[in-house]
Parts: sequence; structure tokens; C-alpha cells
Amino acid sequence: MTDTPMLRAARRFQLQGKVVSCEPYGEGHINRTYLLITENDTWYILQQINHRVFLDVPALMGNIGRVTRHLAQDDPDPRHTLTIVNTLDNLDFYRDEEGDYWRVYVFVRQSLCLQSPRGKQDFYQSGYAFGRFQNRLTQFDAASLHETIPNFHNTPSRCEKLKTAVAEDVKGRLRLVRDEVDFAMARVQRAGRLQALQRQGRLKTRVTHNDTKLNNVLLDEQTGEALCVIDLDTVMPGLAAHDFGDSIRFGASTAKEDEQDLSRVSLSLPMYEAYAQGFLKACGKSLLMDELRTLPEGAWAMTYECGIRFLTDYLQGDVYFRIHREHHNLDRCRTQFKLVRDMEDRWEDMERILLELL
Ligand code: ADP
Ligand code: GN1
Ligand code: MG
Repeated sequence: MTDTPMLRAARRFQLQGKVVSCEPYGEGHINRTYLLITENDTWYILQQINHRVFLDVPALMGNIGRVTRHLAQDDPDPRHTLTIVNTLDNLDFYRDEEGDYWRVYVFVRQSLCLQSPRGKQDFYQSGYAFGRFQNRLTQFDAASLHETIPNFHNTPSRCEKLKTAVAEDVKGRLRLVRDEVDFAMARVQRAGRLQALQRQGRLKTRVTHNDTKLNNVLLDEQTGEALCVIDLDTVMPGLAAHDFGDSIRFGASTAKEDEQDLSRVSLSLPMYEAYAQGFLKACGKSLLMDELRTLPEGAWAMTYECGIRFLTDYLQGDVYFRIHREHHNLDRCRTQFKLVRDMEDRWEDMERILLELL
């Protein structure tokens, strides 16, 4: 095989057999992911970690090591927890001559990674997986985790970043997004609701995943059951409502995150309910009543926040989220704002459905 930075990196890890294939894999927006296959058909995930997004990779890998060891203690099935493969020097990452950071995970075989749920059962299972993940970490000291991206889900601080991007307008794109900016600005007040409750001590700071998209969980290929939560880069102190909400914004939408035909984008209440059932079954008993009541607000906040993050990145020239076409981040922003509006229109139903499950 021709020598590439990926293969050179792969050779630094403790793999079983020689690499025979290394291909780009998955649909993540942040890291570069490759599927590695060796001569004896052992599969691995090789990732180039985005160190412009994650500034302290050793600390990030330290978090993942500690969290996965904690999870594996409870449940020794190797397909239930992400497994880090060490380098030949016994480190959990490799830094190459270019300064790029690499890591390897065991590939979870016979698993499904979905971009949208095939039906309510898939989404129930993903809710169960993320709920179980959070529940198993209730005894883990949140304060001991490195904050891999400070203020990651601090929505008011995201609003401030948008305001700066609007004021600077470095790419001259502001004239294209006046409506979106107005939409965002009209909602700045609501954006701080969860943080205000957290400051008042009504919401508990927990160990949360913080990036609970459907494609960050693996289901069993045969049974469709919750298997393994992946993409642990943002496991940090956070709010239960954020983990609930980020899943809803992605998986309970009737269209893809980057759909251009906005008439296709809406919130599916049956999907919302299915996720809530799975999530509450796994972690409902460990949440306080105030946390449970704010789960719908988490859905609104995560959708709004993701929309303004896409908008900010569009204004800044697509420096954060990987794009695959021109105006991709603007398309993504528009789907999120369409969902936000739909959630506002159906707010009473969202609250009622959740309360009926308690
Ligand atoms: P990103 O941060 O860029 O989203 P992820 O860690 O989510 O990167 O990985 C991207 C994709 O690679 C996932 O959505 C999933 O399809 C696949 N993947 C990652 N880790 C594993 C694993 N251990 N086993 C199987 N597939 C995986
Ligand atoms: C990114 O890494 P990935 O693709 O799973 C982002 C999330 C966003 C999501 C939007 C570290 O997730 O916060 O919600 O894109 N991750 C990071 O699809 O910023
Ligand atoms: Mg991911």
C-alpha cells in the first residue's frame, strides 16, 4: 500500500497484523475518521483528532481513558464500551512529525451506526443508550474531568460569539443572512434559561456526553438494541437536558440536518416520545424533578444553539464544521431554525408528552 500519513500513524499502534486497507469512514463533522482493516480481518477506527477544536489532546484522551475504564467495570462486555488501542510506546495517542494527533479504537463489530432512525424502536434504543451512559456515570466525579471545550453548551456565550461574528463579518456574508440573524437575536433571552436554573442550584451538574447525535451511538446489528456510546471527546460536566435535547434536535427531525427543502423539516412528536421513553427508562429515576421538567427546554436550547453555531461558522468562513458544499453551514442553520420554530409552535404538546411519562 502507498505510504500515507494515515498508514504511517497506524503503524505506531499495537495492531493485530499488517494493515491491508485504510479508508475514510463515517459522517462526523469534526475529526477525520478511517476504517483500518488488517490482514487477519481485525477492524479498527483510526482518527486524526481535530486539535484546532480540542486544544489539549492529552487531557482529552485522559478523560476518555478514565470514563471508559469506569464504564467497563460495570459492564465487561467489550462491545458495550469504546476501547482505546495504545501506541507501541503504550500511550493513548500518537503525535506525528507534522504535529497531528492520532488515536485508534477497537471497531465495534456487528453494529449499526444510523444517520436517521429507521423507526421509533431505533430512537427508543438510542435514548436508552445515552440515558444508561449518563446513569452509569452518576458516581463519577464530574469536576475531575478536563473541560475539552470550555463553555461548550453555554448558550448565552454562543450568542455572544454570534454577535461578534456579525459585527466582524469577515467574509462579507452578513447581507445573505439578515433573516437568520434576526431570528437568532429575537430569542437571546430564552437562550439563558437553563444556565439561570443551573446557577440557582436547581439543575445538577452531571457527567454528560454533550454530543448525543444518533450517529454517536451504535446499535446491535442483529437485535437493534443499544450497544455502545461513542464519540467521547465532549464528555464533560453538563446538564441532563442538553444530552436529551441534542438527540431530539438531530433524530426527531423529519429531515436531515442539512436538508435544503425546508418544507420537509419538522419535529416528529412520536419520535420525541420514543426517545423520551428510552432515556427516562435508563436514567429517569436518578434525575431530580427540576431536571425532568427541563428536558423539553433542552431540546429547544440545543436546536437553537446548534443553529447559531452553524450561522456563526458560516459568517466566519466555515472554519469549524467540515463542509461538503458551498453554503453548507447556512443550510444546516436553516434546518435548525425551522425546527426551533416548530418546537415553539408545538411547545404544549412537547411538555405534555414528557409530563405524561413521569
Ligand atoms: P466525529 O467526532 O468526527 O463525529 P466519531 O468518533 O463520531 O467522530 O466517529 C465518526 C464515525 O465513525 C461514527 O459516527 C461511527 O460511524 C464510526 N465509529 C467511530 N468509532 C467507532 C467504533 N469504535 N466502532 C464502530 N464505528 C465507529
Ligand atoms: C459536531 O463531531 P460530531 O459530528 O459528532 C459537533 C456537535 C454538533 C454537531 C452537529 C465537538 O458533532 O457539537 O452538535 O457536529 N461536535 C463538536 O451535527 O463541536
Ligand atoms: Mg460523531
